[in-house]
Amino acid sequence: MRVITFGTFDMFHIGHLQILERARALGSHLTVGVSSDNLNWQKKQRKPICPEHDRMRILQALRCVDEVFLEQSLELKGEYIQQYNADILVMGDDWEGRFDEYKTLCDVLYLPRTPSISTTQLIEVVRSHDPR
Ligand code: C2G
Repeated sequence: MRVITFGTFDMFHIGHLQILERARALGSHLTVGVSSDNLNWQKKQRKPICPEHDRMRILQALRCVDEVFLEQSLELKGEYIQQYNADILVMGDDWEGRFDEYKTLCDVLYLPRTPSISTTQLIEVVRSHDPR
């Protein structure tokens, strides 16, 4: 079974690792679509801290990831699912229901997010850190 997932994976953290490991365990091949810097701007009106080529390199280096590509547009998900021959689309449950339209192409699973960690929270912690 081939699994596909998507995300920005900015300031890579344990929540990212856990969803990738769980996604990979559902099959024998995991493809990751990494949101481009432009796409992240469209989604969140924020430039990622780590540029797209660095985020891709980190993901490529992981044992649980077999293949990485740059996700240029949310509208191309159906094309990506077909291009990478995915049997299962995995997303965190913050996206619950948002990709159900792709159930005609593959299974769509939403896995529970890891609690108490996010890129946004990490940025806030760093911002508010008082070095004294
Ligand atoms: N995630 C998680 N637990 C966390 C934080 C994130 O399981 N504590 C999951 C998210 O649910 C997502 C993946 O890690 O499935 C990547 O998270 P983000 O980088 O925040 O992804 P996002 O920018 O939401 O992009 O096309 C869909 C988008 O590209 C998803």
